[in-house]
Amino acid sequence: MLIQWYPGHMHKAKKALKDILSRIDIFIEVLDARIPFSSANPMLATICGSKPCIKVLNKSDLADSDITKEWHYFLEHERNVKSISLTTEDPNRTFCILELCNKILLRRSQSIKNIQALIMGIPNSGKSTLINILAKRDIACTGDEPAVTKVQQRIKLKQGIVLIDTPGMLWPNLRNINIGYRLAITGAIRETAFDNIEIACYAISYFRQRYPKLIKKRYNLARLIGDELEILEDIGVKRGCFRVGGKVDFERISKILITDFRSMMLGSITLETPGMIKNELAECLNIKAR
Ligand SMILES: Nc1nc2c(ncn2[C@@H]2O[C@H](COP(=O)(O)OP(=O)(O)OP(=O)(O)O)[C@@H](O)[C@H]2O)c(=O)[nH]1
Ligand SMILES: [Mg+2]
Repeated sequence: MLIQWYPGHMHKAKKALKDILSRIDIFIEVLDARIPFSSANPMLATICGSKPCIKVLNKSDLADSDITKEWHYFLEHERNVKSISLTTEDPNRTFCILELCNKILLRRSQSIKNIQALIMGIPNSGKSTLINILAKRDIACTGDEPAVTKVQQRIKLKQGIVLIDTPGMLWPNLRNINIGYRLAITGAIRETAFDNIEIACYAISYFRQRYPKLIKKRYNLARLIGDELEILEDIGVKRGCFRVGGKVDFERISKILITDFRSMMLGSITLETPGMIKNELAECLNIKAR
């Protein structure tokens, strides 16, 4: 699925980001732990240059903890990158990020006075929430929908670190269509920019492969029979989700499935593993070479 949602403030935010890059000491990319690859900025290495970057696997409470471990291992192979899992379930741990900033910059013999830390990431990954925890007050607007933050905001912490909150940004990833689907399932794209039934079917095709027990348990299904649309129909029947006339309301049951995933009613699920991504990237290269 190609992402067709680039609101005007996102273009402005990209320009505003370029304007301050030279003054940044450290980058903090807030990834969604359920989609550490799809939520990553493909231009990050170019943006950071030789400066250090901390990759936060945020919302780790929603992700599959075994796969989160695999992602840490994978991410720390990148140059100048450290990774850390965070969740609002354990706000005290969030403060480790300040220690990590100090440690990394001290190791580079850089002054740790007035560190400028840029917080970046896709919409809805939890950037502003993380800043509010660190600032110990609700200084940045947050909300459970993408594109809450529209302009940059600077927050000076007592510890001498200036955090720069930025609006969530997306990049066209034309080669790997899976990225758009995963961003839509997790809530990084406005609902009006995608088809709920298409997204629900994509989610079912993944869940039936990787988490069949969770989906069977949630919807009380003995077996997962037929194609994705048929399974969606079975779920609709089990949930009594009918339109006038007795047919399953596919739109409504799709929204229920997506909401169940986002609110963890299905369980802890990660939508991509490092192994899957390696295969997808190889496939994209093959298509390009053909
Ligand atoms: N379950 C869970 N939810 C979280 C976590 N962190 C943030 N959230 C929720 O995610 C939603 C988005 O959080 P924000 O901080 O507004 O996200 P943002 O990245 O600033 O979003 P934009 O400004 O739109 O780019 C809010 O409903 C938060 O409560 C987390 O660790 N776990
Ligand atoms: Mg925000």
